[in-house]
Amino acid sequence: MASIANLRAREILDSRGNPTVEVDVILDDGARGRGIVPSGASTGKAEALELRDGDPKRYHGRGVLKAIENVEQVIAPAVRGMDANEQEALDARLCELDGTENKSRLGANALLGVSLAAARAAAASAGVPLFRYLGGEEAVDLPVPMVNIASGGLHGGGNIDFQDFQAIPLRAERFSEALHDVVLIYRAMKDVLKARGAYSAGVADEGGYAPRLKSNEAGFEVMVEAFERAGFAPGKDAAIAVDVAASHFYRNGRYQLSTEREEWSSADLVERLAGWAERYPILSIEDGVAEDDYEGWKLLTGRLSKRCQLIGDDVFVTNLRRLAEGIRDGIANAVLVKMNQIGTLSETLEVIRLAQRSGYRTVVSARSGETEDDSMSDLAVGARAGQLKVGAITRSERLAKYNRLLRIEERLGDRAVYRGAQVFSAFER
Ligand code: 2PG
Ligand code: MG
Repeated sequence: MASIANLRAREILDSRGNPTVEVDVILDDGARGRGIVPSGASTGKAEALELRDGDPKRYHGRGVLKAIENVEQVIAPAVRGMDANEQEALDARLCELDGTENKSRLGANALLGVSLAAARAAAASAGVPLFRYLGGEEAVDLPVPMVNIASGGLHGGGNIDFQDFQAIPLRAERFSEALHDVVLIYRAMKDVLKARGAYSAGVADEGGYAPRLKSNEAGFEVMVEAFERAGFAPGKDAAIAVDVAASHFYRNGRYQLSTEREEWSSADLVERLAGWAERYPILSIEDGVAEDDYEGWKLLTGRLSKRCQLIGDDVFVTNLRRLAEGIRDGIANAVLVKMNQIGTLSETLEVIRLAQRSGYRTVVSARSGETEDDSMSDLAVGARAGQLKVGAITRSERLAKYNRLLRIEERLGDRAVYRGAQVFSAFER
């Protein structure tokens, strides 16, 4: 028994300079754990609620003092004395205290801070790293990273519509080699963009370039050029993963492409994506259509699920019920996993397990607003998620996660497993 003695919460800042929740859990044996909550910009409508104060006098209304108060005044008295090892019971208690479907009373940020900090405290009390606490001795698989190289959409200041152009390293045999390879690709991209006159100084929200490109398709072109320039055979040594984040340019049942100055139907968008998947080495498409465009999702899945990983982010929002519906209706073939979309660690693990049982791939993901918290790396290993999406290889809130995986790889030594390109071997290329 590792019983919870006390909770502390405080307001700190995330990578965009926005306030966020940090929680410390202290156990009666003296062990401590800390959880810090990230924050999205291109959020799904059905995500659990991130409680913000709305007080215009502080941080433009984005303060989180109410969530802090909820941790210390409402949650702390109710969980004191509970066993931190009983994560499911603790998380169920948190959900019960909140009492709403979308965690709108206490805030998913308040709940997740406690949930994560408790897991860390329990791991510390047991003297094991978090990934082993979560996954036991079998947790030896390092995830394949999909790494942001260039950004658009809500992360790139409106340069192009599509949000995220990422590299999937395919020739690496270890996680550390994969990271090495994407660094080469990232560097090569700078030269490619400069040569095109598309480079702009500074980086986007996830540390990637925010290139000025003339079309969304040009995003795929520059990725291929960067692969080649870095010495990677496109499609063989490295492939493209795109987060279209289509919900964010979907209005009145149509896709409003501001770069192309065109308006596309779902069928138009799906056909374009299918065409690009023929011409470019695209292995993974996230949110290829909008969260509300369920028919579009069916169309997209029917058209491309044999060729590409199709990840549901906004449409599933790490929500068990929504994922179960999607699996029933045969939409997507993979799920993005973000702990703060649902608000507790146990519910996140349930989503991963359902996906795994159903043959859906899982990608543990950071948010565009991040912190030094690296627990998602342990989650990816502990739950054997297979893949990880964190952003670029610059900016320390991203590196916290990659570097944590390097340390886990070192710790596992010969026992470390890296499936690499095998993760995608089922797709027809
Ligand atoms: C996404 C995420 C991470 P945000 O859409 O997948 O890239 O963005 O955290 O802004 O929702
Ligand atoms: Mg997304």
